[in-house]
Amino acid sequence: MTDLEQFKAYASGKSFALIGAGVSNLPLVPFLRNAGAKRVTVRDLRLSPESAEALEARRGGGDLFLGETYLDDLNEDVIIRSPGIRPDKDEFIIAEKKGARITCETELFMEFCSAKTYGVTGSDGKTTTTTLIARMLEAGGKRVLLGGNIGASMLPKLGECEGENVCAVMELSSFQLMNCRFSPDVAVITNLAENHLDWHKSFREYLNAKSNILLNQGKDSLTVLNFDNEYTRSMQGNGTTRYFSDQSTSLPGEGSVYCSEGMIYAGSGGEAILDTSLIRIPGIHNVQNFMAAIAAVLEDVPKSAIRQTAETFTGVEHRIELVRELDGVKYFNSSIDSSPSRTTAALNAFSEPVIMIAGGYDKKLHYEALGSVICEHVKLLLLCGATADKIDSAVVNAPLYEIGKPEIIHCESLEGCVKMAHKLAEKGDTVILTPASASFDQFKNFEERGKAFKRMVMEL
Ligand code: UMA
Repeated sequence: MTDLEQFKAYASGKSFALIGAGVSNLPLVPFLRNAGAKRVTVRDLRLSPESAEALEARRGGGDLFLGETYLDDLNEDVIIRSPGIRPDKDEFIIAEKKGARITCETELFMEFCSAKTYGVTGSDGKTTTTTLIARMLEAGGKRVLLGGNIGASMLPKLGECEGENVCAVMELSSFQLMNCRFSPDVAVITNLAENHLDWHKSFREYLNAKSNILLNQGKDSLTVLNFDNEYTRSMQGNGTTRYFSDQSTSLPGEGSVYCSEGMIYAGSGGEAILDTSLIRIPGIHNVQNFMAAIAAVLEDVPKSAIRQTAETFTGVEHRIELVRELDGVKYFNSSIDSSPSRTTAALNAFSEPVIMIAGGYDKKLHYEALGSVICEHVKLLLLCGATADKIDSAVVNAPLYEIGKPEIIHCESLEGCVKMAHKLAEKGDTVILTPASASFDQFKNFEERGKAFKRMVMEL
């Protein structure tokens, strides 16, 4: 039986509730109907019956429950939550007690997919590492199914999993991994640091969710971990564990990957794999992302595929993306940087002090450590949004802070920051949007914020 046929056997005659009609769940409506589901309900707190998502769900064959009462009569057999909805909602716990299964679409995909699966999680670098793995595999002649937190649901791809050369590459968030009982064949954790503490009840809960990526791996699996990170260094997979490091050349485990004097080496014999000067995306954090990706695909592709990826990959949209050079000033969009650790990595990518635009929705994160990084790397700080005051006080209270270094200006909006940057920047300067905060106070998501920023920069 093919993967799809097995899924159909599972879905046939069952009722499914899709909680949240967003990017991850909407494509499941027609897929589940075609797979033989008895009933598919689409439930969403926010949507109105006239919204585009509601119309799409109805067209796909979904029964709608919208607004405040969206979780009433939750009696379906399988409840697929959108990643951003916690699995321990009261209504889910009651449904579970009555025999329902609470799951996420990526968990179902991993359960039924027989192709080799690669999953990437971590606090920073997930999307770049996921993309690098996919590019390296493609360059090595594989057919890659790419999705997960990167922005596409995986389950509807089950019908494409057959064939020798097919593999699935997924970015997995802590939201998707929470309570997840299936792990990918190759699991990568890029690094771990505080994030999403507005959603997770504690940092421990966040770490536990992340470690689910390796918990259910089999004996033949591969686990790739960052040796330079205090949390991932002490972790271990159930099969082969391989570490990567840019600080140590002697690592435990077979085939580990390290970087020394501009060369990435791998394997017990320390074979030279990639000269880091070939990597086109800036910053040591991107060398780390390359090492993680190399460790994941080492046995699956020739060295030439890794090299080709380094030479051709110029970055993912919204991640230190060069928008424009105007009057000798470079403008970078790094809207994805929605946490202090991410912004730290972005600032570390630049050797000269930059003009930084930051601030946004408050995810209740700590900014103290970022304050010092800003003092080291920023000459002018332009702030807007709910976290503006928190970032300001982290900077002025940092041990390295001297009055006016950096200069701090509060603006009303992102547009105000862009105009101020343009007014004050001089030839040779770098301006970067790296918010260290989520976007939800001013924009729908980080993509919308990044696109708005790019438009504002192009209009200067
Ligand atoms: N909703 C409810 N009840 C609630 C909360 C939300 O009904 O209590 C509804 C909302 O009204 C919305 C729907 O749920 O209509 C889904 O919204 P969503 O934005 O939470 O989910 P998706 O659109 O399905 O997007 C999700 C991921 N979003 C989150 O995890 C918050 C996307 O990651 C992911 O790309 C997509 O699935 C495909 O897998 C975004 C993200 O910010 C980019 N991820 C975090 C990150 O990377 O840091 C984890």
